[in-house]
Parts: sequence; structure tokens; C-alpha cells
Amino acid sequence: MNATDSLHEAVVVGDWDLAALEASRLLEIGVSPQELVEGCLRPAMATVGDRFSIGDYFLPDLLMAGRAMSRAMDIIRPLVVGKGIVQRGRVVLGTVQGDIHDIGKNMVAMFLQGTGFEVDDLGVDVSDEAYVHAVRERHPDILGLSALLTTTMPRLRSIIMELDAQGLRNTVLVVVGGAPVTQRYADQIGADGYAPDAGAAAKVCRHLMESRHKGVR
Ligand code: B1M
Repeated sequence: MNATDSLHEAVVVGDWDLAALEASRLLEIGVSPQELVEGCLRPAMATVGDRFSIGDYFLPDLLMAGRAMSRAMDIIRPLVVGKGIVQRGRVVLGTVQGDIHDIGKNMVAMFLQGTGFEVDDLGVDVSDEAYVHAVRERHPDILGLSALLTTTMPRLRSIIMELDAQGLRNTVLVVVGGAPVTQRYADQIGADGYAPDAGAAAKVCRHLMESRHKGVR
């Protein structure tokens, strides 16, 4: 039996009150936020996804699990955000058009803020035009794009192409991620960075900023 099993189960069955209680308890006994997020909450959502795939779970189960996950993250967030004192740069972040999955994106935002980035979250179902507008108006160092569906993944390419067409591509670093996205796909579409999880996303953004300051792009 693992210390985090009960939190895992609370998320899988969509018991949000228990998920919040368990997250608090585990933090109190010294489990790190990173371990809770990547070692417990994310695998719990993967279990939920697997059950949905085989027809054991339906949309309401996904919604309840998503709410339980969000409640746990609300408990964890204050311990992560505000830890990064250095202002490393500004990231505009969002989930692409046609896609309303936001749990992973919110985790990426949390880790970026914890690493010292200012995050401007555009939310979900963000059109290509809205991203381009945000780059033009808000001048971020990094544009973070999240896509959770194989059907919405092509938007990552179209946003990069639109930035190019508008003469903005060289003004911003583009980092992509989300369950169906791979390093190979990121390279194919000309993204500057890819990360498989929220912790890695913060590291990739940090490295990109450091390389940029050293004049490497
Ligand atoms: Co949906 N859904 N869903 N869903 N959902 C998936 C993604 C799916 C894999 C489930 C399955 O079939 N097994 C499947 C996609 C299949 C595919 O594309 N081939 C799916 C489907 C089909 C759908 C609908 C179409 C279902 C329907 O309506 N019939 C529908 C689509 C709605 C839409 O977007 N238009 C839908 C709806 C929903 C809910 C709304 C009910 C709910 C979302 C609630 C919410 O987000 N607020 C939901 C959920 C909960 C899931 C699963 C179960 C869990 C997603 C999640 O939160 N994972 C998911 C199955 C799964 O993921 N295994 C599934 C946990 C999260 C921490 O991980 O989001 O991967 P993830 O984020 C990670 C990394 O990917 C990475 O870091 C994050 C943290 O470590 N990352 C980045 C993410 N963005 C990044 C950006 C970066 C870098 C890293 O740089 C900028």
C-alpha cells in the first residue's frame, strides 16, 4: 500500500471533498507537491481515461474526476506558486480551439509560476487569432500551447504558421505539449520546445530563456 493510494482513489471515483482532504494530509506528512502531481494525480487521471476508453466510465465520471483533481490542485497550488522569486519572463498560455481540457494546462501554469514566470492564461478553446492577438499586444517571451485531443493537435501547427504569416514568429518562443503531442511532432511543426509534463514544461521554458539571454535561439 502506497501513502498516496487514497488520493489516487478519491480522484478516480470523483470524490472531490476526500481528494482535497487527502491532498492536505499528504502535504502535511511531507509528500512533495511534485510527487503528488506527477506521481499520483496524473496517473489517477490516466486510470480515469483508460476506464472511459473501455466503456466503464462515461462523461459524468470524467467531469467528477476532473473536479476532484482540480480541488486537490487548489490545495497544492499555494505551495508551488510564489516559490520562484526570480522573474524569468512572461508566458502566454492556453488550450487550443475546439479543446476544453484545462487540467494539464493549469498544472503547467502552476509550475511555471512556481519557477518564477509571469503567466497570462487565455483559458480554453482559444482561437488561432486570439493567440496571435495576444502575442502582438502582450509581448510574451513564450507562447505555451496545450492540446489534448488528436483532432485539435493540428492547431499547434496552424498557430505557428499564422505567427509566421503575421511576421511575429521571431518575436516569441513557442512551447507545445499535451497528451497526444510528442517531441517529434514539435520538431515537425517548428516549435521551439516540447515538454511531456508540467515540471518538464517549466524546465524547458527556463532553459529556453537562458539560451536566449546567451544569444542562442
Ligand atoms: Co476528455 N478525452 N474528452 N475530457 N479526457 C481524453 C483526452 C481522452 C484521451 C480520453 C480517452 O478516450 N481515453 C480522449 C481523447 C482521445 C483522442 O484525442 N484520441 C478524450 C475525449 C475523446 C473527450 C471528448 C471528445 C469526449 C466526448 O465528448 N465524447 C470530450 C472533448 C471535449 C473538448 O475538448 N471539445 C472530452 C471531455 C472531457 C471532460 C470535459 C469531461 C474532461 C476535462 C475536464 C477538464 O479538463 N476540466 C475530460 C477528461 C478529464 C479527460 C481525461 C480522462 C483526463 C485529462 C486530464 O486532465 N489528464 C483524458 C484521458 C487522459 O488524459 N488519460 C481525456 C490529467 C492531466 C494532468 O494530464 O492533460 O495530459 P494532461 O496534461 C499533462 C501533459 O499532457 C502536459 O503536462 C500536463 C501536466 O503534467 N501538458 C503540457 C499539457 N499541456 C501542456 C502544455 C505544455 C507542456 C506540457 O507546454 C505549453
